Amino acid sequence: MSPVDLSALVVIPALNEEGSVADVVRDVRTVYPRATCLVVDDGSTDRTADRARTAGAQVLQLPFNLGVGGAMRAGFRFARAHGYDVVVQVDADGQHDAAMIAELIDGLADADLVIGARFAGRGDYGVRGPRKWAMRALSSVMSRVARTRLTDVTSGFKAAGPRAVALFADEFPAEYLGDTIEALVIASRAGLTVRQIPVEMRARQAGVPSHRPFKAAVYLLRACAAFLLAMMRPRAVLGGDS
Ligand SMILES: Nc1nc2c(ncn2[C@@H]2O[C@H](COP(=O)(O)OP(=O)(O)OP(=O)(O)O)[C@@H](O)[C@H]2O)c(=O)[nH]1
Ligand SMILES: [Mg+2]
Repeated sequence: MSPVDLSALVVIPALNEEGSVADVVRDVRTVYPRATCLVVDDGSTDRTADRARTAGAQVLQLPFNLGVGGAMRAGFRFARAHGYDVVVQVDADGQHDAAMIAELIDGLADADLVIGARFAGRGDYGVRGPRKWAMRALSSVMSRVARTRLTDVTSGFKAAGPRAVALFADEFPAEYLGDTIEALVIASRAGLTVRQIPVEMRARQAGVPSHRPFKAAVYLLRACAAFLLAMMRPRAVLGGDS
């Protein structure tokens, strides 16, 4: 099936993003009207769910906070239950340029998972200090695991094709950082193909970031632990239930 024939679900994990979620939903619906927008509101204490609904999204409200991985697993299950071929993950803070969604989906013509990557020659998004080194080290290790050059393995801007949707509906990891590193390890080890396309990343449009620079050292340690644990897990089998 060519990418233009695929039905797409745009999943937007959100925690307290009332200041930006409506604009994100409107942008997605404007540039990619054929997609359904699903905001997974993960125990927000503000008006995220209302704003998302008013802007035209479907909203899944989780009873308590599961983190981005748990929210995405719910999104993949929704996709499987409703027969969507493709899931595109987009942040609710406005950092991802919805205009790139079509390119991500086009990339699925020769991959199961397409990452919208910063530091790949487009845009001037930068991180500094330990977080930068952590991201570089992880990218180099993950490039080996995925057998392709990856520069941004912690990007949340991704498209998953039919085989990845089937795998992730059962296996998407809910642990901390599972939605990025562990998900890539699971996909690569299950034989799925991963590639990246360069994207520009914008500044967050409102709200509060979940990382802060002083947490960078902890982030590095946790990321390494997440990687090692992911490599120790048994391989996921596509179409199996182990
Ligand atoms: N479902 C869910 N979404 C979350 C949670 N924490 C953050 N998010 C969402 O995940 C997306 C990415 O989170 P951010 O805090 O922007 O993380 P980031 O983009 O890596 O960091 P910045 O560059 O500082 O913005 C945003 O849409 C958040 O609303 C959570 O616990 N559950
Ligand atoms: Mg962000």
